[in-house]
Amino acid sequence: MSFFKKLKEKLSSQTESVSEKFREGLTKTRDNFTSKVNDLVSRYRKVDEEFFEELEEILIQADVGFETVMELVEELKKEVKRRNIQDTKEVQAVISEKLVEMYENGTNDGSFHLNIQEDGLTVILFVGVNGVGKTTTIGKLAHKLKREGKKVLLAAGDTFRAGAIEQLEVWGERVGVDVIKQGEGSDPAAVMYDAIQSAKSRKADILICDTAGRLQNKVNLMKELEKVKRVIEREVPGAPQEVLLVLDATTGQNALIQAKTFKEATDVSGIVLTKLDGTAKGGIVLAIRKELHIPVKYVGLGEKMDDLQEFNAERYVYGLFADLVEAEAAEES
Ligand SMILES: Nc1nc2c(ncn2[C@@H]2O[C@H](COP(=O)(O)OP(=O)(O)O)[C@@H](O)[C@H]2O)c(=O)[nH]1
Ligand SMILES: [Mg+2]
Repeated sequence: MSFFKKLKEKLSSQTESVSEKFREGLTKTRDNFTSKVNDLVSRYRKVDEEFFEELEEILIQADVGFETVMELVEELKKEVKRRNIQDTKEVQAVISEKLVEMYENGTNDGSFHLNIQEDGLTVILFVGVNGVGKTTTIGKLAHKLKREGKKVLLAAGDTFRAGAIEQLEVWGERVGVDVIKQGEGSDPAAVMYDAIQSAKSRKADILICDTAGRLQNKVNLMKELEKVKRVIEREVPGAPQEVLLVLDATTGQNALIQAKTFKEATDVSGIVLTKLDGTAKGGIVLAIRKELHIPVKYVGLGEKMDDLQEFNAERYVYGLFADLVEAEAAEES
């Protein structure tokens, strides 16, 4: 069975709407990256060195990252040789297959699941620079977890601007969860302390903590995060169960630099890659995986409440090659 058919079968066991979200959210990348690959395949009939050189160029333009591209193309060359593939058309499926393989290499399938305690309080700390989508993602995640039947509480830890506290409150109202806050300018660690006491006395399952993200004051920001984390660790044994770093996909290689900075300062357990719908360079997902060794747990595929989706490589590759996958599936039936 072809890779595309297998992919379609695997994904059909999941809710159709999830695949559809990835297809929708990756439209810009698909229109850019995939259409260039299609064009390449139609221009070259034979798989030769020049074909691979152009492919490399396309992948680099999609923000896949230089090292990752080199490795990927090396793998492709080997596979093409091994299967004795002559026709460039067959290469598209091999590209998709290798993308999934490379992404999943060394990780288990479930690595996108959040570490949520069955009993007791789970604390999820959000970090990242201003404007990447922390507060929005917290709102979306609260909605998701609440729908799963969890009792959720939010902590307004971005005390730098009054607007940030209000923004979280708006999400709290929209989703129907309470927000623990103090005034603008108060100590974020004190807000966390309060929020944890409230979460305990209300027997909440999950506390999601927002934080500020002024990177222009890097040293202070990192100190502030350390302090917040210490309070959480002290008050709830084993917490925070997740430290999620939010990165904006539209910032490309800059997102990788931010990630390296945060990784040095705190133990990041997962990444939320937002605004994937807003970029034509969705290859950044692979660069993050390969260069940072931190799993992408969620992706933001739009601004609506249900536009936050659990990430996995198969869904992603489906989003990239949806037209080809569907065309093969239609051929079959
Ligand atoms: N298109 C799109 N916009 C998003 C996504 N996530 C967040 N945003 C937008 O990004 C902007 C900044 O988000 P915000 O949550 O305030 O970022 P914060 O400063 O990190 O808390 C807002 O206008 C959000 O609506 C996403 O996945 N897709
Ligand atoms: Mg915010």
